[in-house]
Amino acid sequence: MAGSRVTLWLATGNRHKLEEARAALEPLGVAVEPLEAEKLEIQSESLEEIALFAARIAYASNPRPAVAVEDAGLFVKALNGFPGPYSSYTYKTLGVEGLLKLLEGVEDRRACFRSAVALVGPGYEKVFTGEACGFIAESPKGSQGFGFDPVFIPEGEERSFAEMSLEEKNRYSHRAKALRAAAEWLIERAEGLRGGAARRV
Ligand code: ITT
Repeated sequence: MAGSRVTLWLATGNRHKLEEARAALEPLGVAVEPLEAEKLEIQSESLEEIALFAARIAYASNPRPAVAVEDAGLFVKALNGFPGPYSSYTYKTLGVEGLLKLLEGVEDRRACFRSAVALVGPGYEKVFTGEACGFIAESPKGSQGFGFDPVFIPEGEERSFAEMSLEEKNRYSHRAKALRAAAEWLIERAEGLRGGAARRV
């Protein structure tokens, strides 16, 4: 319906996240716009807490009908879940090669990416999560994507995330799952609000 499109404002400093969000949500009819907002990351072991805290601040500094912050991490089983919520710092300090070094000689290479999307708007706060499980490759492959994509192979695939197009990655991705859940909630909410308005007329 013209003029009734749902928009999600994503506060992120990572342009790949914005591109992935657009590719995941455009097919659902949800537009994704970047939000220039203050972004504060607390230290916590919970992705949900980190995302919600940051979304509250972003919303307070730049209110929109639906402000989203996504926080993600790579949880490696043999490393007891490390780097998890510290993935961004670990990527910057150790990088992909550092992670591979930690896993040298390790046979159980199972790992999951997890994502938490916090949505804050007028009178509501919600958090949605998504997970993509698979394996850490023996060596990096591919040049697409970002972060640990070259060494993450989702279950049922032989290619790494970095060897996939955006659309292919989004079929498996933790972020796409969490964002789609958020978008579906927003669509239902928008329909409910429109229904309520119609009943009041
Ligand atoms: P924000 O501005 O949105 O915070 P960021 O890149 O700092 O962007 P995070 O705090 O969520 O994002 O950091 C998560 C880190 O985990 C990220 O820097 C990557 O190294 C890794 N990561 C998360 N999702 C990933 C994905 O889909 N592919 C590859 N690496 C990912």
